[in-house]
Amino acid sequence: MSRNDEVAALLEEFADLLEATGVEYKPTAYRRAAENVREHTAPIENLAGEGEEAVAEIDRVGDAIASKVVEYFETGEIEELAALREELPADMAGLTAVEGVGPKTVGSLYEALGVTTLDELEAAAEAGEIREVSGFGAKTEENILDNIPFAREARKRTRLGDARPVADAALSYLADLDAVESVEVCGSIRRWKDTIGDIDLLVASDAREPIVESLTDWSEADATIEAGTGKASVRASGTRVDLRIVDAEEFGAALQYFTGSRAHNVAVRNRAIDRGLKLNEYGLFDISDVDGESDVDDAGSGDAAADDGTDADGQRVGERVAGETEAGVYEALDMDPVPPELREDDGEVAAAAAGELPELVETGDLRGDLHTHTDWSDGGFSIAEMIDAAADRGYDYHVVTDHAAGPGIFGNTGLDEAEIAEQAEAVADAAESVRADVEVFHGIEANIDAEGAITTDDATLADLDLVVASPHSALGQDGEAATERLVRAVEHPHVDVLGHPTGRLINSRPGIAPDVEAVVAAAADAGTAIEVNANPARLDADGDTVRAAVDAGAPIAVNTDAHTPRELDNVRYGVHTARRGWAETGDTLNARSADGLREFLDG
Ligand code: DGT
Ligand code: CA
Ligand code: CA
Ligand code: ZN
Repeated sequence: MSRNDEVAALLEEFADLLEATGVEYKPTAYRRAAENVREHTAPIENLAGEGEEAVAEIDRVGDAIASKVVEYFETGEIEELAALREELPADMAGLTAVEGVGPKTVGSLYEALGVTTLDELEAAAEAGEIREVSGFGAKTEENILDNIPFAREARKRTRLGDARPVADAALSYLADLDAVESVEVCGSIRRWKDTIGDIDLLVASDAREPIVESLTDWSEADATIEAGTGKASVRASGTRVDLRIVDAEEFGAALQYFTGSRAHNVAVRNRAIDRGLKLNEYGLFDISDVDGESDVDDAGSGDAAADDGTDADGQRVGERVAGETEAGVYEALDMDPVPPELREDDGEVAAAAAGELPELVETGDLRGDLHTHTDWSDGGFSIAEMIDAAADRGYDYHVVTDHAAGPGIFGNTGLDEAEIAEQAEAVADAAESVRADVEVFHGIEANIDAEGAITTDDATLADLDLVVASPHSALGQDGEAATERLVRAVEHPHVDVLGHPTGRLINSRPGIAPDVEAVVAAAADAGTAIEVNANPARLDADGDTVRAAVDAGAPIAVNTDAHTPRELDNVRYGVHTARRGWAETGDTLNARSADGLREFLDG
């Protein structure tokens, strides 16, 4: 965690505690400041060293907050924050993980019932105590009780978007060490699952001890969980990081083994057994001349001593045929190397054996983003700044899709029909003034109401280049209603892209659960694309839905929903999610050229 992140987290905690104690406006100011501290390019500790004025130079950081930041670096704490923590000693993060429970609720329930933990919250709800608190009722109590299991489950796993930057930092730290020959991530993070149990790293080296020591000394490691000879585990940014160190000749086999999934590995191992070979984390061995080694492995033993290509005395069993590279392992099994995103035992082993793996979409294939915001709605940057940012990333085109007014869109954040017409001119003006190498389209993010109607006038929609339609309200409706809603939306003649189909927020809100097959079939018929929203809090559609869309023949669109230039870089999370759904370049609407996109929109 950088010190900017650390200070941002403190300011956010401050904001929650202020809000919980009933303070108005200030919490919003603290949250805005936190966001800007986090995004600021200069290290906050350097600014704090120069004094309050330097800290207050950061956008939206006022004198009061700047002085608290300086206080933190000078004394190691912020007195007012410490007092607030004592006043409200509750597990804020744990409690607010429950949908419908915000800092204010935490404050009220602590004051009335002394609730400080998720367990106490559950006990109070079960005992019917919450409905007795003023401002709460039976319905609220019931909702809290319903949402606790989801919150409890969610807190066990880290979102991909939170874990991946930690993994990247660890990778580059380890890659710089002299003793390291190769380093890779493995496990679920290499498969780009949307949530991660822990981060797995694999290093090839013949100097194990110094590498273990380097990991425990890593500046981002907050605590050491385990430091052995060939492995070590630390905690960084709240996530466990597991490191294994192997010999270079075993690196490929270990990478294959520790990437998983377990189910994929079982299928691959059985393929080895069929060929008189034995695959484990140490290599692929020819055991055709060895007795008693032909048991089909269907459980995955994970027991190294009995499964390492050696017998009880440590003698090699069989001859090594592969193991140095992962591709070599697959090739020796007469398979094409399987991209990690596909390794879920869902047809990929047969496809790789038949030479029929999909040609998965890559980040570099994308030509533009079809879902982005500006300061006309809730974005933080002007139309021109966002277009420039898209051009900087080498895109051929950029689509401006601010929020239309409607259900689920806060206050006057969304644009009404007159404002959309006004924005059309502003977009055209901005397109004139920015670089010529990016084509600009004017779109909108319209709202799908609970029944599936689009809440912006048809005539306005008809004038726009592109319409993304998304659900932003009624996200608790049942599956049947959700199916009808989304089918009707994708069939709307002006809708081009179904935005974040379920409205889920990973680890915080489950979203709607429509019949996916029905929705993608309707989308394929209507010629509407299914969005893979790349915001790492969403990753919506998920891999399974992408796979259904691809099978049904509905195009997908990998969009970032960016509200800042930097958020355009989230695109990789969307691309890898699309790859988990077997999406090829040809399935991807925004991998088409500007002409190809126009053809789709006009068709
Ligand atoms: P996660 O961390 O829960 O998101 O999921 P993974 O897939 O990263 O699982 P993890 O961290 O427990 O182990 C990493 C990979 O190592 C896993 O995908 C497959 C492999 N692996 C670990 N232990 C075993 C085992 O006992 N048997 C088999 N067959 N594979 C294992
Ligand atoms: Ca893992
Ligand atoms: Ca692990
Ligand atoms: Zn949206």
